[in-house]
Amino acid sequence: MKIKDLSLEELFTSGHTACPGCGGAIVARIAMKVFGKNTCAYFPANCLLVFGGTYPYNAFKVPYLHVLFENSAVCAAGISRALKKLGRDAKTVAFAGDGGTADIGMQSLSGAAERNEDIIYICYDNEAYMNTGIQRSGSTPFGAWTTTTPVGKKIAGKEVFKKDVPRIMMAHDVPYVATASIGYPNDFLNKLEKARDMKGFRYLHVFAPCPTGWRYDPAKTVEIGKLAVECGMWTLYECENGVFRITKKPKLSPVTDYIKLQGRFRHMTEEQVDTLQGWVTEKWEKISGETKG
Ligand SMILES: Cc1ncc(C[n+]2csc(CCOP(=O)(O)OP(=O)(O)O)c2C)c(N)n1
Ligand code: SF4
Repeated sequence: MKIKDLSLEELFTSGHTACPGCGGAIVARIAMKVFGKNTCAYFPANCLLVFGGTYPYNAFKVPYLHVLFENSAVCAAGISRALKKLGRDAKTVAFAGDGGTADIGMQSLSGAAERNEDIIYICYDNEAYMNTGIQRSGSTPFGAWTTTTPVGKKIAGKEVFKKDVPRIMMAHDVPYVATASIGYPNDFLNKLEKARDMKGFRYLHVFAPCPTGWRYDPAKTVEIGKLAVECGMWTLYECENGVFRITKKPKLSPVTDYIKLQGRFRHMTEEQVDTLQGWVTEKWEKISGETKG
């Protein structure tokens, strides 16, 4: 199926309070169209919960629950088991930000994956703790300004590299791990459909640009979601029952094409840009090596 063929019915409706151009809102909208009404949604604290799940602005037309930051995967797993006991065939989906996934929720995520709980876990990655004011997370890229990786005399943005959470999830040998970007909605849609129709633990990590935290024109969200993939900062792949496949080969255009549009990278020196470019090249060599077995 293609995005244009999706149902017109919205299960994540308009009227929510996300910033214009929010990548996370696009993730929720597409995912809910694919999963359908027979779904329960779980959120730890994050932007999506605040803009889509607080009364009276609730945008979800399915049962949803706000759970603690640390335990969205395990709460979703508990409900999935309870629904099975009741003989109900509903899907359970957790939506968490990168802070709630790469850092604070990692232990319960890892536990649920290791037990192969029957849930879908979606991380929408806006590369920082946005809801509380743009603090760096394990998923923030090298060089990026955030309020906790400021640009000053001692440091100039984040000094370490982005944590590779999808690879950590692959190491759990779960049935399905995939990366996606809102810049490639049909690729995202195919992966959502696959995750929906499988059983066991399914993990999707979706690149979700944030104009407010990344400091760019909100009209450019989709363009930035594409450029990240084209330059290799973000790679689209899936690992289905242990079989790894790249779903979009990047052009490997220079990272400057991507970073120049965003204020969070504006301060970067030539040396920092070279370091980031080197990380991309090395990452791509490693990832493309996986397909060669
Ligand atoms: C245990 C705990 N620590 C901190 C907070 C405060 N807090 C609420 S939302 C949030 C940021 C969430 O960041 P992320 O998961 O990346 O989602 P985003 O807001 O970027 O969508 C933080 C730190 C909390 N609610 N619970
Ligand atoms: S701060 Fe970023 S992630 Fe949060 S609602 Fe605004 S655009 Fe979306």
